Amino acid sequence: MRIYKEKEAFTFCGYDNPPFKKAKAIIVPIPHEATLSYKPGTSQGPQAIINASRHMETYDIELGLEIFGKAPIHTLEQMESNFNSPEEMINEIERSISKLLTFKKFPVILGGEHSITTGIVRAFKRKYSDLTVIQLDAHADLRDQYQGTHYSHASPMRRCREIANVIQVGIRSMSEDEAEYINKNKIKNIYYSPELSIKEILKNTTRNVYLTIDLDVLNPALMPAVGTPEPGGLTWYPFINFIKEIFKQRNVVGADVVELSPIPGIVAPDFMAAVIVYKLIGYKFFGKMNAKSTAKN
Ligand SMILES: [Mn+2]
Repeated sequence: MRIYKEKEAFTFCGYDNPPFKKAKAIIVPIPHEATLSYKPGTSQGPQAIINASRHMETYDIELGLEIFGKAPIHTLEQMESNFNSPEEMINEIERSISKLLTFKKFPVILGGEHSITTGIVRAFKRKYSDLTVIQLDAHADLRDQYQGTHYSHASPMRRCREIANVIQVGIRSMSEDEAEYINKNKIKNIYYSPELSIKEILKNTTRNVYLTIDLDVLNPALMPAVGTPEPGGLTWYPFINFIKEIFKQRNVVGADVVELSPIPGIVAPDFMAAVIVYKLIGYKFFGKMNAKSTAKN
């Protein structure tokens, strides 16, 4: 049953939370916000996504089915933040996600700031040695350090590159230091917006893929509710078709959707984030058979 009356209901899609055991997908809210630089508010992201999801149609036209009914989604409680140090928080995230990965579920993590991805990817890399991380993001996130730490929202892809194959998509902003790091180390697999060649990207992608989606990869006209909105970026169909194709052609083992910073009174970005999360789950379990390929290149 859908819970409309109980305002505090904290489940994705707003249905009674299916038992963990029966669930195929797990929503992991990590509302961590500690190292932001511009517009704050990502700690409200997971709650806003879950609230918006309660008003979504759970039947999916594209896939031709009701995703929630066929692939039950269990929502975990929000993970508490540890503000002792950014590194401690990353370690805690790594431990929690590692534990979750002992179960055969598809986790979708809701941020929170992008720093959380470092801990998450460490856990996935332990389980999947051939892991490729595909990052959709306006920003390179390749700073070695920022605000005195290696574990801020400005560094997760630098940390991920130290342990896994990383492909960066939609990038349109970086610091001089990051550009130097890329040139000096001949870093490959960076696709600058608006370049989006799925064939080329798949050539360098191993079987197991982790997707990290910083919502600022989208055009800020569609997605203004982010910490640092950059002009340009992807529109809805190229974005969702790209993701669909990754699910069709590789084994996506988990994903995060981060950096939603809700704007009071404007619900479209929250709703869009909720639909993205729902689509990820739909493509994971039904995309290989049901979703038509629409990618052209
Ligand atoms: Mn980012």
